[in-house]
Amino acid sequence: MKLFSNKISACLALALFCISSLSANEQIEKNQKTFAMIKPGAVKRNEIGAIIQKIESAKLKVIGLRMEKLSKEKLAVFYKEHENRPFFKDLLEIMSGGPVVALCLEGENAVMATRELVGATDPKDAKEGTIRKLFGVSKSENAIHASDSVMSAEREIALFFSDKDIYPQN
Ligand code: 3AN
Repeated sequence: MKLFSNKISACLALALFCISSLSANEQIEKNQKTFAMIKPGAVKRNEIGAIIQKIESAKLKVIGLRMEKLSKEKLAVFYKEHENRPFFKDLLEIMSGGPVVALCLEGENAVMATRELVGATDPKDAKEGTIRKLFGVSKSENAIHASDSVMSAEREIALFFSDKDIYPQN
């Protein structure tokens, strides 16, 4: 009998754990902020407006925007997690080759929503309709960067914007 009630308790605990992690995953964060950056190649090809139109059509609000030609030093900080990757040197070369457009975006689950809109790293693998499918040229020239987590978003926004340069809607 004791063994039986222990099993029931274990099942209940497991069920509670599953329900709580499910609701955590499905949580909606209404005014989440994220960071995106239109890369030099897309800026050169006159695609700033078309890319921002895709972003705005996806119900993401531009709450910060600035153009900057990035130094390799700043890019090394920005892409620190990739410093040991074989493509790091080329990445810095390409990203410092012309101005970028830095964007602070706000919206419902903005980090994930923007990543989905941006698409896979390699434009060949990106889904139809995504920004990288439409405007990317190659893995290294893939038109746009978007933060991959809330933590990265906070770090990347702070590298480009001070509080006074951001205009949250709520
Ligand atoms: P994503 O931007 O899709 O999150 P990451 O974070 O793995 O991709 O890589 C950062 C950037 O480095 C990419 N946006 C792309 O420009 C470049 N990159 C990633 N992988 C490669 C690769 N294998 N060859 C060349 N460039 C790459």
